[in-house]
Amino acid sequence: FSSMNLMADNNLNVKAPWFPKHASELDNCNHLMTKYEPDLDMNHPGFADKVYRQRRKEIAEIAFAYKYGDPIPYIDYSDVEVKTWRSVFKTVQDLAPKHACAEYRAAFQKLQDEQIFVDNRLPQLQEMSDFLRKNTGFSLRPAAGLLTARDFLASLAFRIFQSTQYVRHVNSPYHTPEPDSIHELLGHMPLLADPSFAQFSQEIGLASLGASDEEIEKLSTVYWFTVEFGLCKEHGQIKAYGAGLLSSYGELLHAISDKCEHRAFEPASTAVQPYQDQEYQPIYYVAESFEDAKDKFRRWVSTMSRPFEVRFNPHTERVEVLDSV
Ligand code: TIH
Ligand code: FE2
Repeated sequence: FSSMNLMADNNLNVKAPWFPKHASELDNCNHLMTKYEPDLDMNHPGFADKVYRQRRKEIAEIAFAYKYGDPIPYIDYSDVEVKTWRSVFKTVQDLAPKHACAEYRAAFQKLQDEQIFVDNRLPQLQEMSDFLRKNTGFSLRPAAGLLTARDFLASLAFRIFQSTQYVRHVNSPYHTPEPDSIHELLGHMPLLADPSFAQFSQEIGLASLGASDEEIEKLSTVYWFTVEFGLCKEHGQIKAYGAGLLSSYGELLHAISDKCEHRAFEPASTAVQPYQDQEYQPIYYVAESFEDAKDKFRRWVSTMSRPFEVRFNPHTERVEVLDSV
């Protein structure tokens, strides 16, 4: 499959890139971006570490073999991996009360109460998936690395989050340029357990189905500046809700310092703001609240050109396509 495949469905008289219609078809949505593979990128903290690279391969194999409906395989994390987890977990415990948004803090507390977030072991993706399912209907599937924007966003339409399962290199606990399980667990999971945020995530996903390459680029940019690096207001103070901030002690402190620029979140302009993904962001977008971000996002999406509508049916886990012309 590729985004070049044109849709052959009878109920569509327009050409649009192929997209999954059922959650099981996400088995075909696991294309990777290869730019940060430790094997290929000399700047990667794991480039010179053979043991680390072998470990990454092992864990990637699990994701490649994974099929819809499988339980997510258990990973026996090593002492070094647990040590890395503990370092990051402690910084989040220290900083979240003051700098994370209320929705994050509430879910974090719940995860601690349920003993899923503890400092001496990494949560397993399966138990995290069960937790999310109970709270918002989100669930997880393992991903081998950074996915293409089209594949990653498509899964959100089904309330499925594709999560990496390997751990960042022990030498870079407080910031890494690529997603890893610590980023997914500490950054994304608490908010995916929040109903309003879960809905926002799904709406970005639904908007991406069958969208043009140009629109995918815009949607993934909005995703970047909200779900990954978003700030929001709370009682007149600025708080973090972006997962890339909440899993990175280094960048969180940067984002609330005066070394960066804060702009008001406005989807149309945010969507075309170029960003780099190797270092800290120079610009962050501040939303009035989740609800406000969701409203603005909805209004902006309705101006997109896709000539059909999609609707997710949770009973069948199927996306229904409605011709709107
Ligand atoms: N920079 C984040 C961290 O160090 O936890 C990980 C990423 C967020 C977004 C892309 S990669
Ligand atoms: Fe992320």
